[in-house]
Amino acid sequence: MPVEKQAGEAQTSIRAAFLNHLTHTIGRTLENSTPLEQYRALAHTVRDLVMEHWITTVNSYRDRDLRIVSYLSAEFLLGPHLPNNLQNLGLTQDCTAALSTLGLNFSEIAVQEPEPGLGNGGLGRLAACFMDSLATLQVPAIGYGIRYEFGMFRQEIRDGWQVERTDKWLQFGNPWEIPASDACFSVGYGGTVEMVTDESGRLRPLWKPGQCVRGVPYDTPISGYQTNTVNRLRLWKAEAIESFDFQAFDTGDYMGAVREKLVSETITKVLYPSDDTPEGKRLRLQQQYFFVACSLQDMIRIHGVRQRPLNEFHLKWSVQLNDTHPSIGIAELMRLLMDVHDFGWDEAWEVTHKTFGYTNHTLLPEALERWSLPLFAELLPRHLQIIFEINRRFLDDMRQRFLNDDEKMRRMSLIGEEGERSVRMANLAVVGSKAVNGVAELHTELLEEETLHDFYEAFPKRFSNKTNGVTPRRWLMLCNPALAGLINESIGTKWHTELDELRGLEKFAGDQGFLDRWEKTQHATKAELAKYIQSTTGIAVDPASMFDAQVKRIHEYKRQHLNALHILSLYCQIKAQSGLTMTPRTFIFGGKAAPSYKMAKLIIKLIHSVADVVNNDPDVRGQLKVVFLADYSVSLGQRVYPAADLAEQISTAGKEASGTGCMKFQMNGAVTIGTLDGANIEIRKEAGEENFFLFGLTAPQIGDLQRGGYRPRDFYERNPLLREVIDGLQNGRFSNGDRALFAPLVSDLLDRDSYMLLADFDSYSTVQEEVGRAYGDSPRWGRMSVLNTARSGKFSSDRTIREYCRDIWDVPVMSRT
Ligand code: NBG
Repeated sequence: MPVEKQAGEAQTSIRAAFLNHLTHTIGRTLENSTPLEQYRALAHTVRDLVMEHWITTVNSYRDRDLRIVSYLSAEFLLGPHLPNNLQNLGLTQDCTAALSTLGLNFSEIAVQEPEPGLGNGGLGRLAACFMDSLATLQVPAIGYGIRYEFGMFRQEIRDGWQVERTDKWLQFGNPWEIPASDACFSVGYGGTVEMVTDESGRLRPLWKPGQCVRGVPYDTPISGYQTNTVNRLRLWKAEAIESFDFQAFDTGDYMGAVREKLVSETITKVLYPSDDTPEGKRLRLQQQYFFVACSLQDMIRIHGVRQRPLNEFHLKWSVQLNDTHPSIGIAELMRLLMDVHDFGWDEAWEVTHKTFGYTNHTLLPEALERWSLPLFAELLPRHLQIIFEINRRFLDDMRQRFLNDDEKMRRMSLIGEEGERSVRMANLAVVGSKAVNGVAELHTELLEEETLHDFYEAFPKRFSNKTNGVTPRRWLMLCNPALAGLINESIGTKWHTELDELRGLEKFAGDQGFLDRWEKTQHATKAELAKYIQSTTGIAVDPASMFDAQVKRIHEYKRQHLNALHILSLYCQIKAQSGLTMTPRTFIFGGKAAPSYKMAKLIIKLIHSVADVVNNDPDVRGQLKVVFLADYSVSLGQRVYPAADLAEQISTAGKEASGTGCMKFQMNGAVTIGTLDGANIEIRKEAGEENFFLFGLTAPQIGDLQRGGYRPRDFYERNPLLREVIDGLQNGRFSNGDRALFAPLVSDLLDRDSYMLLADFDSYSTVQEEVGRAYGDSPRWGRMSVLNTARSGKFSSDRTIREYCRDIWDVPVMSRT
C-alpha cells in the first residue's frame, strides 16, 4: 500500500540521516555514543527536515509581500524542541520506530535535551505559545529576543530551602540555533550628544556613544503544526567589537587584552530571575536596549531588502511590545528615523506610533518599570532627549484637552517626579503605541478603570482585551498523548488546529463507558507522575488519590501559603479526631522564587515543613501526601498538567493578570478551585459554574475591605481551626520546635496580610470540603472533567493570535480548511 510504503521510507531515511549525523557531526559510532550524543545527532536530523520548510517559507513570504509581525520579548520560554518539531512534522512514530530498529529508545534520548529556559514564567511561556500559533496559522512573523548564556536558574532544594544553581544550557552547544553572520549590528551606550551642522546647513543632534558592542543574531526555526511554515526566532548575543587588544597583550596586560570582550559579553550573560520587580537595574536596561536596537536595525535592513521607502515602515511591520521591557524601542525608532535616516519629528512620529502595540502583563504597581533619570541619562542620553520631547508634545496636547488638571498631567507624564525622578516605561509604551491591551477580561477592565485610567480616558479606542491562550499542540497533544488519543478516537482530529471542536466531547459526558475510559487514561498518566515523584523525591504517592496541583512562580499574591495553611488545617482535624477519614489527596507543588524574594523562599520552606509533618505522621494513614517538585520548568509542567485532578488558581482577586497554567490544566481535564481573578473568570464562564469550584472575595470586595481598614487578626480570632494552624506555626509545632522559623510569615499574616489570606481562608476551606465530596462521586467528577476539556476551546493561543492579527496587527491568517 502506498501509505505504508511512504511510512517505511520515512523510517529508513531518518535512520540513515541519524547515523550519518552521529558519525559526521558528532564523531561517534552507535556503540560508543552516549544518550546525549545520540540526542544531538537526532536533533540535527530533525533540524535538517525543518530547514527544508524554512527555505520554502522564506520564499513564499517574499512572494506574498505581506506585513510582518515582529514580536519583541525579553523572554521566550520555549521548552524542548525535539518532540515538538517531530510532532509538527508528523514524524514522531516513524522516528521512534527508526530508532528502535537500532535498539534505541526515543524517550530516553529525548530527555537529554537541555531546556532553553529563557524566561521566568507566564510572560515568557506566552511568547513561546504565540510563536507556535503564528507559525501554525502561517502568519509571517519574527520573534526577537535575547540569547542568554545562562537561562533561568536551576532550583535545588536543601533542607527545604531553595538553592540557585547556574543553568548551563549551552554547555554542549545548541543544535537548534544557527548564527546569522550577515546581520550583525552595533549598539551604543553612554557618551554625549553634540549639536553639529550637517551638509545642508541644518543644526542637528549627534550621539557619540562612549561604548559600543556588537549584536550577533542566532536563529531558531519555529515550525508550525502540519504546515510547511517555519518562522524565525532571532535571539541576539552581545560581543565585543574588538574582542582582543594586541597592544595590551604585548605590554603584558593579559586581563586588559580581553577586558572589552568580558564587559561586552556580560550584557547577554544571564536572564534576570525576577519576573516582577525591577532589579539589577543598569544591566537590565542595557539588555533591553541591546536587543531592541539590534532588532529595529534588522527590521530596517529587511525593509530595505524589500525595496520599500522607510515612511512605509508601519505598513510592512507590526511590532508588538511584550510588556514594557522592549518599550525603549519607541524612542529608538524615533532616533533611527530622525538621526540616521533624516526624518523630521512629525514624519518620524507618524511612522513610530503606528508601528507599535503594547501588551501589559501586570497590575502590581511595583512591577511597572521605571528607570531612574540619572541612570537613563548616563546610558542613553539621546533617547532621554527624545523621551523629553515626546513628553512635552504629549502633555501640551493633554493640557488642551483636560484644562487645568495639573494632577492628571502629573500622573500621565512620562517622567515621574515623586521621589527620585524616573522614566515611566508603561506611560511611554501607551503614548507611543497604536494599541494597548490587557491579557484577560478582568485585567483589561482594571487597566482601563484604574492602572491606566487617565490614558483610557484620553484614548479609549486604543485599548482592547486579548485574553491569553496556550498552544494545544504542546499542552495537550504532546504532553498527554493518551488523552489526546482517546479524544481523536471520539471526535476526530480537527481540534488540533480548531480547538472549539472539543465541544464534540460534551455528548460523551453522560456516557458511562466513555467516562470509564477517560478515568482509566487519567489514572495511567497519574501513575507515571507518581513514578517520577517517587524517583525524584523518594515519596510514595497513590495514583488513586486526588492529585491536587499548584505549579507556578512562588509569590505571595499567588498564595501558595493559603494552600499550605489549608493542608495544615486538615492535618489538625485528623489529629483531633482519630479515625477521621477524608478523600485521599496528594498535594503537588512546584515553582521557583526570585532569589532575593525572602518571603517567597520562606513559603517554599513552609511547604517542605508541612510535607515533613504530614507525610511522616502515622495518624494521617496516607490520606494526605504533600510533595514539592524541584526545578519547575516547561518539561516538568508537561508531566504535571496531564496528571492533575484539581488545579489550584487561588490568587487574591485583582492580582493575577491572566494566568495560563489554569488553561493547561483545564484542557487536560482538571477541575479548578479558584477565585474570581484573571482568566479564572473566563474559564468558569466557559466550563459552566457547576464545573468550577469558586471561593473567596471579589476584586471590588478586596478593595472595599482594604479601604475600610482590614484587620486580619479578627479573622484569626473568629476561626478556631485557623487559630490552631497559625498558633502551631508560631509555637514551633510544624518546625521541630523552632519558633523563629515562621515568625516573619506569621507576623505578616496577622498584622498586614496584604493578600488577604485570612479573609479568604474560611471560604477556601468550605469549598475544599465540597471538592472532596465531589471527587468521591466518580460519575460526577468524570463529567466535570470531560466538560472542562470539552469547553477549553477558547483558551487556544490560535484564538488569541487570530484576535491580535485582526484587531491590532492587521495581517491575514491562513485558513486551513
Ligand atoms: C504575567 C502575569 C500572568 C500572565 C502572564 C502572561 C508577568 C509580568 N506577568 O498572570 O503575572 O498570565 O504574564 O500574560 O510576568
